[in-house]
Amino acid sequence: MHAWMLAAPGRGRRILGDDEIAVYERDGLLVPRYRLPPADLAKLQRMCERLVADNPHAVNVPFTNMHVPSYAVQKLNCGPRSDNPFTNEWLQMAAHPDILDLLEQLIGPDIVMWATALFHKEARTGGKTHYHRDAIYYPIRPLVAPNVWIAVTESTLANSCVCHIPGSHKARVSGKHGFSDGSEGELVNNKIDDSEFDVNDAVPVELEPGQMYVSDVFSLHGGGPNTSDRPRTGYSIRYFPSARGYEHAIAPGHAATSNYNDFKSRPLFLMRGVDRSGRNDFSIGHPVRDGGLALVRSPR
Ligand SMILES: O=C(O)CCC(=O)C(=O)O
Repeated sequence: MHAWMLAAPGRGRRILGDDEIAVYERDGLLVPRYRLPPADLAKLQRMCERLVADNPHAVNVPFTNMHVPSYAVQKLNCGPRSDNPFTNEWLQMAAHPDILDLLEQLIGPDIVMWATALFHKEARTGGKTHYHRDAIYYPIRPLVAPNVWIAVTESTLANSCVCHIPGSHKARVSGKHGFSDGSEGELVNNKIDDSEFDVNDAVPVELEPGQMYVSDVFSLHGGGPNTSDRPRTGYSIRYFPSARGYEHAIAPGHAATSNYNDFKSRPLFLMRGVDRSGRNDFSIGHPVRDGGLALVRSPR
């Protein structure tokens, strides 16, 4: 058995109020009252500044899967000791016990993490995020997969925060998507058909640094280019309840989606609990056998 099948059990700690859980269910989107503690935020800000500075070739694309840089398509320079999951700071941040506690309240105590991304929009030149549903490519069946998006910088309408359409998750379908041709200098080029939504229904999710939103995988979202003189950065971490299965066999390779993502050989990290579905393969794609165990075993 691989060691990451032995993660710490759920803790049953309550971070969210019942009112917040009700908002998440109603809107498919929640900005919790909880904020990342200041010391963790300062660390995340330092990590982001270094990632951007160390990867000047990655211009106007999401930085993806810094928690497993040697696996990831982009071959990012992700900082000291990042090739070892035991010392990878991005993975440690994704295993933040408060965030896992919060997720436990939404999806239960058996939690898998499968993707991270940094959505960094440079001041003045940061591209737009075409409206889309994340559900379009995710090979998780049945599909339940919350996204936690942590504001590293201030994120406002002025510097192109993400906008979501509340309630758009209820359809439980991804809708018709295509690719934009890149001519608009966009950061995210998955694009849902214009006929599928009304942009006037979109609500800006404005956040201070350390605030976060949690969104349902079917929530429709996008945002404008960053024309302000301040950058806008968010660290996004994607999870799913282990009662659902990540189907590597049906996952699209990166050529079918984008040049920065590959779903086929994606390593999975069991952050808490056990694999309830018995269908998740925790051996695929891992650079180091038994990686990711120690950091999820030691709650702060
Ligand atoms: O940060 C952004 O602008 C895009 C975020 C996004 O598309 C996502 O989290 O799926």
